[in-house]
Amino acid sequence: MLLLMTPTSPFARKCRMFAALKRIDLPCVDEAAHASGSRVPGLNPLAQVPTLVRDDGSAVFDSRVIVQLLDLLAPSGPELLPRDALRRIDVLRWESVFDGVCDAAVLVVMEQRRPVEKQDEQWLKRQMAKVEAGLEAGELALMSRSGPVERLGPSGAPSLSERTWLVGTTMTLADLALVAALGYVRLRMPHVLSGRFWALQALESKLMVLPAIAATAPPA
Ligand SMILES: N[C@@H](CCC(=O)N[C@@H](CS)C(=O)NCC(=O)O)C(=O)O
Repeated sequence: MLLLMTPTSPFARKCRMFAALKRIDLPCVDEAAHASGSRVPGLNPLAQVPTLVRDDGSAVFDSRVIVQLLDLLAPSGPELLPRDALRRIDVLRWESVFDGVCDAAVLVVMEQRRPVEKQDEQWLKRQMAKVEAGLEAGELALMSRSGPVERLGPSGAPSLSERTWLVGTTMTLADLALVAALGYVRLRMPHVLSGRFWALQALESKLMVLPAIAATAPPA
């Protein structure tokens, strides 16, 4: 099994974090869809990363499907996709929200690469509103679960208790999708996070102590 990805793709990062936490050996190759000689367009009609190549040569995409496959391959380990059906739906709903944040952020980045006079200001605003609204929804949900803010350490950085997660009392795919989205937003549009979304960033900090999460952070 092989994951064709780019180091900055939040969708690929979600899959890489999931695999690492499930202790699945998932070799990754930096192979953007548009790179010369890339195998991605031949494997995935949407020509996007991540694309997972199975040992029999067949391809699995998109990231949400890849995660489902990884979960089937490793039913033990942390329950990142809850077995309980309603809790699972809740987790998948958050995955949709944060993947949607990434979709909108990627579109903004693409549009901003066009000459300024060709950029559609209204359309950019609509995409940015999705980024903001998705993060805001996560922030509100997390704040309602977190109780009083604790301010710890010399930096005074907020922290969340061990049991505070987006869904339930343990880490799930919802939290991984959040970390992937937050990392991408910080990379491409850091002003969005400046002085805001403390709860989301506290959750991210809690996860960044895990090598599986820190090792997949997008390169600066
Ligand atoms: N829904 C897809 C989105 C994947 C996606 O947008 N990938 C971007 C990189 S972050 C890509 O490959 N873009 C190239 C293109 O769309 O042509 C998923 O979850 O895997």
